[in-house]
Amino acid sequence: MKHIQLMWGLLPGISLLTGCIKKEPVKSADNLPNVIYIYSDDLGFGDLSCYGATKIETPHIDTLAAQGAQFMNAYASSATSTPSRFCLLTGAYPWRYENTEIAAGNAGMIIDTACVTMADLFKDAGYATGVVGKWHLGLGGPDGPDWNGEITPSPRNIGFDYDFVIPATVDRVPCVYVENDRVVNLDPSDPIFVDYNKKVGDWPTGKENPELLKMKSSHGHDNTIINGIARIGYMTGGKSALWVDEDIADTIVSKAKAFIEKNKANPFFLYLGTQDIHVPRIPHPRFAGKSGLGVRGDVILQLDWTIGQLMHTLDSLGIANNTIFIFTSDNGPVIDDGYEDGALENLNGHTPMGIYRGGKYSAYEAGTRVPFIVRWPDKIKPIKQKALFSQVDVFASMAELLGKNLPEGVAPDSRSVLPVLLGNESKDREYVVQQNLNNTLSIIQGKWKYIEPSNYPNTVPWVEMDLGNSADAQLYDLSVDPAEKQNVAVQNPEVVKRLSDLLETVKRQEK
Ligand code: NG6
Ligand code: CA
Repeated sequence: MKHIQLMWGLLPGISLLTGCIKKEPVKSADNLPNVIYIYSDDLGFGDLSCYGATKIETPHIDTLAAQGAQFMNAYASSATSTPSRFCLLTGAYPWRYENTEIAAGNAGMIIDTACVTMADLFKDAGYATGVVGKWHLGLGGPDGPDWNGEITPSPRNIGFDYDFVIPATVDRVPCVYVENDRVVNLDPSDPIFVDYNKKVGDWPTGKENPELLKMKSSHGHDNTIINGIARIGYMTGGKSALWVDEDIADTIVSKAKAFIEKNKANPFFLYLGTQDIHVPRIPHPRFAGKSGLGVRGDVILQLDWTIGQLMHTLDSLGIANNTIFIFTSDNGPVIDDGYEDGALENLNGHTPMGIYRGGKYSAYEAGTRVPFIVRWPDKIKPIKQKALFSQVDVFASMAELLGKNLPEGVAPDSRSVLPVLLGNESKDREYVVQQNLNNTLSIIQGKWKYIEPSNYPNTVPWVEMDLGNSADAQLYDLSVDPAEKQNVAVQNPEVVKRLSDLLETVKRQEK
């Protein structure tokens, strides 16, 4: 029998109740299912044919949905990447913590190594744990990573046995992969230098040499040019380590496959972040031009292919039936996110946001309401799951699955809703809280959605988006107005009071 490790530690600012952590029986990991959690990037509720898209076909994801629980009312915690990922892995609302907003490419590790993460949970239950693909939760100490040495702390200090990561996002330097804490293919005689404030070295930038670009910027994205695309941030060196955008999906698939194959005989937890469909949207030539919707559509096809490859890997190893396969997105969709890539011009009637208002960055529904699919052929009967659900609850639900009680302070905002996750129950979460770009919070309870007043402007200069910020309280009845067209706060003061009080209580909760 294994003992609960004393790494069951602390989240920043939360004190440990000492002395009384119960030992508990740990189930033999052998009978437990594998878990694959896939975070796609910026994928919208309306981007998949299984969620109603008619201008694009996503057959592999559709199959996944048809074989499992397809959630219709599931939310990411936040309308941007870093906080949603923080929330998933820690089971804590990111807005309670400093430094959880969109991370720069040279940010230090955002999750405290003392924090018990979902990866720790699986590792402690005897799983092999790995992360492949987009990370975007910082690497290294407070001054950021040493790109030319050992990058620590890293995901391997918060519960992952294996890492192969894109450090931040594909539009941020350095454009290199990190595997088990070292930059892949780095030639020590050509060290990497990164700066987010001033130019380093003499590599051309988008601002100085726009004629060198294969995809122009529409906002920002005018620093160092790598592979014909200007990025956010400056870098020089590490030439042999630079990724090729067109090949990233293939690389992620091959690294994920290798991890799955290596661990096929024992339970594993694979956390996989795709670069698709974040900007810059650069499909492999075999997908370029195939969607009829421009590059944004092409990378949706590429994403669907990625999922198909992973499904095929599980099938060919004979482990699909006992693998929980979760597919979702970190935040909602955006059309022009800073590159002139023709996404808007080529929409051709496609509606990434579905019927919803807003999008990535926004407090409105399209900001955080995302596709969420859970397949587990051994245990889940196909269902369209209508229950109100938040990704914050994945952590505690997985703990229940593993037969573990979470000690005080671990995953403080997460609640187990395992029967909902497995499609055996359709009970709404009591409430769901979400966060927009400016930390404006909304809360949904039953049919009501309340968005707290905010003094932030409702737009930002670098993206055309209705952020949902308003000095007035907003209340929408999602049962009759899912597109949030009618603010009915003035007509329903008692509902506004109830939900704003509830939101204040959630904010104050010291767990
Ligand atoms: C913004 C970037 C956007 C994207 C976003 C993070 C500009 C003009 N816009 O600052 O392109 O990178 O940050 O996206 O630079 S996220 O999905 O990782 O949160
Ligand atoms: Ca994102």
